[in-house]
Amino acid sequence: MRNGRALNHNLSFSKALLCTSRSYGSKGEGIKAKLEKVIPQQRDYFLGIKCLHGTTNIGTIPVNSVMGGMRGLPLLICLTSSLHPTKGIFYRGMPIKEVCAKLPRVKKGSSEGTPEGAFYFLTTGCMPTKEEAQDVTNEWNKRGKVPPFCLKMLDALDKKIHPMAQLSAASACLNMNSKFVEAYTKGAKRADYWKYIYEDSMNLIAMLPTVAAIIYTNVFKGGKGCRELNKDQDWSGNYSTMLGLPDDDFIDLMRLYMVIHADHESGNVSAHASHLVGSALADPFLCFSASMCGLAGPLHGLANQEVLVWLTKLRKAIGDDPSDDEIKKFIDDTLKGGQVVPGYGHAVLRDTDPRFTVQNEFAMKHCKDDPGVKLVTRLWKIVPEVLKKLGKVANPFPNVDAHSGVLLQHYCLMEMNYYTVLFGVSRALGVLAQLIWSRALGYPIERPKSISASDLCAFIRKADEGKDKKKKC
Ligand code: HAX
Repeated sequence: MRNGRALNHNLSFSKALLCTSRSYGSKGEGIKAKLEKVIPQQRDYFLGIKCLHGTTNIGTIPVNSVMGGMRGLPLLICLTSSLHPTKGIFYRGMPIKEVCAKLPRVKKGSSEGTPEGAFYFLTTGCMPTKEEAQDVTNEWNKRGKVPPFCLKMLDALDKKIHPMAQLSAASACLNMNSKFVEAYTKGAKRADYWKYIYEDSMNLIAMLPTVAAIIYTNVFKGGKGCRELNKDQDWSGNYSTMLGLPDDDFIDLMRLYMVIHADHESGNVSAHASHLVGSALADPFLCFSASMCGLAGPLHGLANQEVLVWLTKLRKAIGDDPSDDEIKKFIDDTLKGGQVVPGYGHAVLRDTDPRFTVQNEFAMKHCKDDPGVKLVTRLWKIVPEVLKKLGKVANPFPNVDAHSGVLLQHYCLMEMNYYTVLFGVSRALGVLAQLIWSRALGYPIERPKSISASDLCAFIRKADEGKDKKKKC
């Protein structure tokens, strides 16, 4: 019965494809008018294909994976980090919480390990000593001067351009000084590529706090702010100071933030974008620029901005201390409006994101009475109850983005559409550590095979015919 229905569906599916691939609608119609007619029909057909044939294999790969964002296909190797649906995130095989606990505390009085140590750990697989982590700080302070052409470009950008677009543009323009491009042009050996990728990566990471702080001060503070690194400060200290927020606790929050947002295996959008672009031997500046374009999507890194926008609307609508029922109704209204609840759900994790938990622990230590922190902590219990009832959300629990914004606001970093830049500065550590290894191992250019819609249809028909034959036998 199922196969019979599937075959019928295949036949009408083929007809629909023929319609759209040749001519559809009346002559003289513009592109948009034609699309308006054909898209609803095609949506139905593709939905039908997923419902009826989702588990059919094309070769060894289920239709659901081909049509569903390549979910669950082990197609990438990542040395630096890994994700387990319920155990969470591991850097070099170590749970993120343990990484945070073990990273050396370099500055006196600091409660958090440094991102410098995390980068050392991600790239080498060895937990650094205090001295080794300090050496990375010194190295970044030496390399961190932003060249005048990049400063000029940043200052010339319209202040209305989103900070993430500015970050991506700044990184792309820095490729003018790429050591990899220079070496490649001179005919460097393939086995040596990683050395130049390493040099570019170190230079880019070193410059990022200054670049990111300039974007912040240009967009929100009338261009006024320090642009020089202080060699006595670490990476997070310099960044915080240049943002105009030199408070010791905020610097510690930045250290923690930069460590936990850094790496998330290779399949997430920002890491994969960098990996893909790098596979064509683009330099690290261009790879990071591409990575930031992906991070700027609301289903990925921009969710940290979206969470704050959503929380601000919630607080405006029902106040700082609403009842559980008021919160549930607000969530229902969000869902009825066709929106997702930002900060909840994940493509791989199936439990509360450990990066959420680590931030909540920091909040409980430093600012447990902050109204935003209290609200986020309450939502952690309430949102999953509501999302579970939808019956379709694979992971109803909070991800990293659900918490970060209220902590930033507690320390007076109020500008929500800057938040993803902080995420981006941190993500550089992971994607560039991955890039060094991609070139070291000589990974080839990435080129997945795409099939046409009629190929898909033919594959499904063949698979169904095969099943029918087996049954008859
Ligand atoms: N609110 C409402 N609906 C949600 C939801 C949420 N938070 N999370 C998932 N769903 C819905 C999906 O939209 C999908 O609905 P349709 O079938 O109608 O399209 C359904 O549940 C199944 O989706 P899923 O399998 O659970 O989730 P995906 O793997 O497809 O997507 C996302 C994972 C993170 C994109 C998704 O959970 C989401 O949109 N969350 C809200 C945005 C967000 O917080 N993004 C940040 C994620 C972490 C990250 O990358 N940080 O950078």
